[in-house]
Amino acid sequence: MTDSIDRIADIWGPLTPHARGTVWPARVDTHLEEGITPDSVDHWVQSACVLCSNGCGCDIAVKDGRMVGVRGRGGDVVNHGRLGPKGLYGSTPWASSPDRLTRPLVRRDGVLVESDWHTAMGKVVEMSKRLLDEKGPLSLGFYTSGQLFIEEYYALAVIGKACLGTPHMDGNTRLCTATAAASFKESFGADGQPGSYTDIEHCDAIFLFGHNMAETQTVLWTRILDRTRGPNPPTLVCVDPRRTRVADEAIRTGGVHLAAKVGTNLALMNALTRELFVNDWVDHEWVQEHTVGQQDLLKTVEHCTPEWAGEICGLDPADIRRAARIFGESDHVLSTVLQGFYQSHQATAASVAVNNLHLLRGQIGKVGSGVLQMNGQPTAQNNRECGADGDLPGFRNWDNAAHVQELADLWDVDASVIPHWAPPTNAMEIFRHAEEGTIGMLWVSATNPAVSMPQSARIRKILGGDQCFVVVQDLFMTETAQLADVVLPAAGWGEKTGTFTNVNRTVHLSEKAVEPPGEAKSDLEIFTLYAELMGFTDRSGRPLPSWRGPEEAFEAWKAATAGRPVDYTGLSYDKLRGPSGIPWPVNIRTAPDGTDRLYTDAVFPTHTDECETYGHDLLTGGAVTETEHRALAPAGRAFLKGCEWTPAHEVPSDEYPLLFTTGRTVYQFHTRTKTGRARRLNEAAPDAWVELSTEDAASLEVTEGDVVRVESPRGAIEVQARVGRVMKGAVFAPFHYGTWDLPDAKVDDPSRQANELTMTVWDPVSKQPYFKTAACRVVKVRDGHRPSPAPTTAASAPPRADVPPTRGGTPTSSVMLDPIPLYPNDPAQSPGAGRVAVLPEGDARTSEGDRS
Ligand SMILES: Nc1nc2c(c(=O)[nH]1)N[C@H]1C(S)=C(S)[C@@H](COP(=O)(O)OP(=O)(O)OC[C@H]3O[C@@H](n4cnc5c(=O)[nH]c(N)nc54)[C@H](O)[C@@H]3O)O[C@H]1N2
Ligand SMILES: Nc1nc2c(c(=O)[nH]1)N[C@H]1C(S)=C(S)[C@@H](COP(=O)(O)OP(=O)(O)OC[C@H]3O[C@@H](n4cnc5c(=O)[nH]c(N)nc54)[C@H](O)[C@@H]3O)O[C@H]1N2
Ligand code: SF4
Ligand SMILES: [Mo]
Repeated sequence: MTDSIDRIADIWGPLTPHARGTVWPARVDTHLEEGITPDSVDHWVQSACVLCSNGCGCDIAVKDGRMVGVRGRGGDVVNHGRLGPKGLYGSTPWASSPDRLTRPLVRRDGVLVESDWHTAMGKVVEMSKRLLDEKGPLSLGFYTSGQLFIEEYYALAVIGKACLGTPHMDGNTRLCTATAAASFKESFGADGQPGSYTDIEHCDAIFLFGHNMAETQTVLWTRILDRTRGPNPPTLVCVDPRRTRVADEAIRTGGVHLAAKVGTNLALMNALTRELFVNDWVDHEWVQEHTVGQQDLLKTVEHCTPEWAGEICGLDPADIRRAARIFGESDHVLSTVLQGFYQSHQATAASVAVNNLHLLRGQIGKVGSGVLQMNGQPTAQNNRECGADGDLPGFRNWDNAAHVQELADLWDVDASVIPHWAPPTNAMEIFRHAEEGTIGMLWVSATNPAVSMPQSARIRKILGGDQCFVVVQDLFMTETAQLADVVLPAAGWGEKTGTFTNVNRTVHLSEKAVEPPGEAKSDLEIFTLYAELMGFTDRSGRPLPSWRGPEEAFEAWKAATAGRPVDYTGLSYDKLRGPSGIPWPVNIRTAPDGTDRLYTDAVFPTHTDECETYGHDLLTGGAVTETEHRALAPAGRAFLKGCEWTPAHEVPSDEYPLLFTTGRTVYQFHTRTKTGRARRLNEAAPDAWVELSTEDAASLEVTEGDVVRVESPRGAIEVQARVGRVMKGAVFAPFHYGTWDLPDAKVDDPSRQANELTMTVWDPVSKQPYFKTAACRVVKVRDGHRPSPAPTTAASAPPRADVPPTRGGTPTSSVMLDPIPLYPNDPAQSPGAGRVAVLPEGDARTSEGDRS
């Protein structure tokens, strides 16, 4: 047992290195509020962390009706007991923050005033009915989240699709993981993570494409460190314009850090693809049998030599060759992809190119070889599954009449009500409609677009204008809520029950631990209350949705997944109360205990009648028709799809000579509504900054901590500079810092919000906005006289040693469990086998999935 670990200073906690093919040891991390001891906790309530997509299993400590801490669940497949700094320090303090929303608010004479549910919902219902009467369902829009529960998304999807019939529904998942979904659909026919976290235990190389996992999925990164620091470690390759801790580890393991210029991912990917062909690292037999499109792909990348890509990306061609060799000569490669690809130029094409590499090597659906097109938000996956992001529930194809009819039968409504006459409206278009007032009511739940959407000045104007009535449903008075016409107080995590699914399809139940404050209601209660007040019914006159409460909603959702790749039918709340979350598909007949890895039979859901989309041209976004899809006869084979590289929309010019890119830091979550209220986390990264390369800082005569003004054609920010580890020619800004915690006088000018600078441009296929490619200029404003507030512990670390190190977490404890009886029925894990238990190769489910 190790006590008193400062997990602000020690982000990943004590390591438990182990050899390839052995079980990841368990380590149970606990943090309790000061003054609380494990003995004084009243009770523990089962849940999983909602501060990123990793979905670490945890229990919530409750004392006197308050959430006072968390403890990792040692038996959970996802985290084997570990929690990261956000999970430990950020999970609970926000809940008892004195500034929680406790009553509905309505705007009266220009000011938001406290009200009651009857009045506030009355206004929402009245506006909905008026718009429906006057303009029809297309005048109503919904913008939701990646942070609600399955039950809540499904309720919203039914309301939007079966009751109202509006195609204008999307989530902030559009900003987050729309490209993950799009790349799966293009390559494999449907959404769904092929790989598994257990691949980490078996791989010999790991490629991280635009993914700063060390800061954004800290527990998953610990899992990788436990391999790279053990015997026979995997080699890492990192593609990132910053020298992140991932890049450090790539270099340490003898791999490569490819600091490709922002916006050039696809050029690099095309060169890597070409290398596989020219060195004959292709598994010809597998490709022949299980894919279509090889010849076209070869033609697309034929001219993409490492020299050609090196020129575009600013890379040494030898490094590109080295990275390609690692991919081509490793038997088991695991790849992860995230925002450096999804939010950067040619997002879908570059992410599909990662799938292509795996398909060409025949490395998919096999132990140790997998793709993790990552998610970011804890429940982004569920929004995509349930269809509150515009897709149809259950990965159904809106363009397939049979799929639409299945839903119409399930909901007992006429198929013509379900919007399927055109592709669903994406978030960027929804805001455009709201800007014009053609959407007359926009209902925003669990997201803060005033800070998180690109080009903030425009978004504030849309939300604050009279052309559109805005409803905001949140825990706090966010920058978005301040602009709303009606504000609805929501219950958050731990204050309601529901389920959600992490990156690798693992479903967790999160039980209610405490009462929500004041009159706050769960999002499920709010949505079903709306349905009731609107009087929605099915064709037989029964209320729609007919179910109430989370467990009934979950049962209804299960019915919507029957026969689809995303099969939940074998799950139940009771089953989820076991020691671990369970990865879907779960089917009583075929996979009663869940499925660790998809496509083990190399059969993909690409059949024309089964697939979620007929696909797109990756360059233009032009849709493939059903007839064209049938002619390709994929019938279970995966698609190899290529695309030419083109330059980004905005490239450096004389006026704006630098590349502007944005992202995250380890201690803050998004717009900080939770982490900004957790003292330890907030003190570790209390204010905004920008990162400059040492070379650019020198030529701008900027030193550590100086105040600089960063300007793009759309806006400007003034913040302190960290002279740091970003590549020359690029500027990096965290996007976490809005205005909610600033004194009034400082709110407008000068701004510190990164999205003042970003542009309204999105990927042609996934429609995900590009937060990572813009041009900017930097001017020094004044001397800083003190270091910038950027943390010293990770990618924003300064090269200078005289900046005080980031410290300050209160004690947490880590208990090593040895031996590790994760699954008592697995002989490899029986007591005594301990940490070096050898897992059987082959059927992956025997390593992690067997929990019978
Ligand atoms: N601490 C913390 N963790 C989080 C979150 C958080 O807010 N804070 N949010 C969660 C969510 S919702 C998400 S989506 C994930 C995001 O997780 P990540 O994708 O890992 O995070 P980002 O910082 O957005 O971007 C990753 C990296 O992309 C690099 N990058 C920028 N431009 C380019 C480019 O053009 N090409 C390439 N190859 N790389 C580029 C940046 O330098 C950055 O290091 O994190 C999740 N986890
Ligand atoms: N420049 C730039 N911009 C970005 C990104 C970037 O990398 N760069 N990343 C993008 C990405 S990947 C993401 S995911 C978005 C995130 O952007 P947002 O979704 O705007 O970020 P959050 O701060 O997580 O907002 C979630 C809101 O939901 C509230 N909330 C939490 N739980 C609940 C609940 O149970 N019910 C209700 N009703 N409300 C709840 C919180 O208080 C908070 O206000 O930002 C995007 N914007
Ligand atoms: S890795 Fe993500 S899910 Fe796990 S504890 Fe950290 S924030 Fe929570
Ligand atoms: Mo995200």
